[in-house]
Formats: sequence, structure tokens, C-alpha cells
Amino acid sequence: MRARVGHTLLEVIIAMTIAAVILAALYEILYRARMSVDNSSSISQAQLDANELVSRIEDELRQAGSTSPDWSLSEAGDAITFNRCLGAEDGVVSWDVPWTITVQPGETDVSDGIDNNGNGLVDEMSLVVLDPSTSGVRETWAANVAPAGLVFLLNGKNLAINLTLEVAGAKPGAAPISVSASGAVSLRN
Ligand SMILES: [Ca+2]
Ligand SMILES: [Ca+2]
Repeated sequence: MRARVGHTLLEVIIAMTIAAVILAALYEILYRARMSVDNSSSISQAQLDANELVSRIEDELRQAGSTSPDWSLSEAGDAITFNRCLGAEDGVVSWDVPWTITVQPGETDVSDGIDNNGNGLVDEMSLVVLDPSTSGVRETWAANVAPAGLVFLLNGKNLAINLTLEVAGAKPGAAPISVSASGAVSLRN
């Protein structure tokens, strides 16, 4: 009887198929692990950003008194207008130009329930500083604020601030992940 040498074509095909299936499964596992790491680092970064932005708002408001000439809080609690105090001389306080800190629809994603710019966030808003006399944008501080993600709540002299940012979900079409930070300022007289 002749000794069997090598493998039949069928055996080779079966072996290659099994190898391909194993490689595809490994790739899927690695891909998911990578996505999960990327997503959790985006969430951590968004949390740092949210904390930093709330501190920035606190710093601005701390300088402003609620008696500053243009002080006002919108009825919806999503916009605050104030003047920064530039100092006092001979008992006369001098105030900076008015600022409004608020959120408004992002330039590339209008408020229509659709993710127009395809970044995984629906109707994300921008955190902006407006010139209240013209409604022009003086500064943009963040572009991934959740819809209605900025809330000011005044209780006596205590002003609470809550900001919610969003991070796109790990998979396309997944719901965004919200990250919130809050702070408070005791307003000066
Ligand atoms: Ca979007
Ligand atoms: Ca939209």
C-alpha cells in the first residue's frame, strides 16, 4: 500500500476556512476592545471638559455681581447676562461690556431631530458667549453640548450651574452618552 503524502484539497480548504473564521473572530474581539477603550477615553475627556467649562463659568460669574448693570437670567434658565467687574475707584465700580453665556444650535447641526453633520450626536449645541446687544458670538467654548444642556438655577444669592456634554456612542447609530458637571456661585452684592 502506498503511504499517504500531504493533504487532500478538501482538508486544505476545511483548514483554511477554520483559520479564516478564527481570524475574523479575533479581529472582531480586538476591534470591539479598541472601540471600547476609545469610547471610554472620550467619555473621560468629556467629563474633564465639562468640569473645566463649569469652573470657567463659575470664575466669570464670581467676578460679576448680581447688581452689575446688565445682569439678567433668562426665564428658561439657559442664558445669563452680566458684566464683569473691572475694579472700583473712589467708590465707583467700573463694569466691562455685557456678556451672555448660553447655548445655541451648532452651526453644522440645526435643531431638527436629525444628526445633520453625522458626528453621532443629534442636534448638539454650542456653549457660547454672546454680545447681547447684537446677539453676535464673541466666543465659542464647546460644540458638543446636549440639547438643553445648560441650566442656571438661582436660589437667593446662590446660582447653580449644570452643564451636560455628549459623546457619540461606540457603534454607529448608538445613542450618545451624556456627561454632566455642576457647580455653584454665591453672587456678590
Ligand atoms: Ca450632530
Ligand atoms: Ca440636527
